[in-house]
Amino acid sequence: MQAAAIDEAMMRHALVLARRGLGRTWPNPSVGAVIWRMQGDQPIVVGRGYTQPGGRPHAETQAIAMAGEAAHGAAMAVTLEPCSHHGKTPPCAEAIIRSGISRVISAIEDPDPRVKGSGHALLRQAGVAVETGLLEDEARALNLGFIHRVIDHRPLVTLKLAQTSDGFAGVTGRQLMVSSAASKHRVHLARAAHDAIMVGIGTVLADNPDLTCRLPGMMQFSPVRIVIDTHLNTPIDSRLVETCQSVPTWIVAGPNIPFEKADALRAQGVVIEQVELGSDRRVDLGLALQRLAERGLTRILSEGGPLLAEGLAKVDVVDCVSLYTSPEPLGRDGNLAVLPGLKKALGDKKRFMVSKPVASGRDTLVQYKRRG
Ligand code: AOF
Ligand code: ZN
Repeated sequence: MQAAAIDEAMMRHALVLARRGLGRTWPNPSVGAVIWRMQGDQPIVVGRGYTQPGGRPHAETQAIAMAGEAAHGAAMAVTLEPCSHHGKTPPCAEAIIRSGISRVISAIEDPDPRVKGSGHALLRQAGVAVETGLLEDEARALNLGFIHRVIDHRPLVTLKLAQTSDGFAGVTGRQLMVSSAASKHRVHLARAAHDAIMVGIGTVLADNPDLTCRLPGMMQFSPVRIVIDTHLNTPIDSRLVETCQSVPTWIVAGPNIPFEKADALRAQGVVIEQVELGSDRRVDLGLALQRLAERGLTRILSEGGPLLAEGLAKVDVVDCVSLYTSPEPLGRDGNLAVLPGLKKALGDKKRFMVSKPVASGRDTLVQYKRRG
């Protein structure tokens, strides 16, 4: 195997490891690290690690612990610059130097102002060979939530939308089930890979949803549930409130809310974040996202409804969209799944890349990704 091909294979392996942590490492990024040695012309992996739930231990120290003595003189591929700061854990760069690893290939620089190049510098000063930029685009995509939190002070926002073949999300008071079993599986997997699921109060009142990950064996990966609820109308006996001891429920409300209701919700264990109203007299969504990032969230999946999606499009914070279309029409008038602002944004090829449609059971899935 050629040296460059080995490096790339190891970095791909590290990216796969990093993906395991998505949705579970906030406020930290999910990083992957692989340590290998050469035996003749064959690479032998001696250590693997990824950021652990809650964001620590970091990937590198996990991989070094697995490699033990074998790390000496070995190489490491890591999906994000090793940290150099004394945070809640000691710096990974120091752990790498101590382990005797002689070469590090690192995909991208850590945007955290406490690191930002100083991890690479520390390694180089100690005589470790450092190369950066391998599979940079893939690593950036994987860390995009963390990058948004640190640089733009908001989480990455992905919309999940479902529509009938004639473009409706349902009728008022009732969201129609337009997704096949395969689509539901995809959505539940997506839930597990996000830090939080967000809905508007309309969806809570219409559907009384659980918003948990219900794939067998994955219940513990249910993320935080967030309701955008300007006037604090979330019912005390809703599923989101009744189950908030096992899966956190946060409500983002406006400044003027009935304090008795707020006390009752807090007594159940609901977290209430109050933010100013926007010009439409609803919670200012830009401000709401900023507060959620301050609480550490990096990746949010918005699951409804169309009005919330439109509100997010209006403040230009939609990063990705998964649009599921069922084969059946609604066949009458209903609520449009994609409202004009979002439709215009998604139709702009300069702003969004569009995937080819893929089959998801009987549904069709199209994904949009913001450019740049
Ligand atoms: C790494 N490897 O696996 C992760 C890193 O509060 P602390 O001490 O855990 O530090 C958090 C910062 O560490 C975070 O903002 C980011 O810069 C970096 N995350 N770094 O070397 C990892 N998760
Ligand atoms: Zn670290």
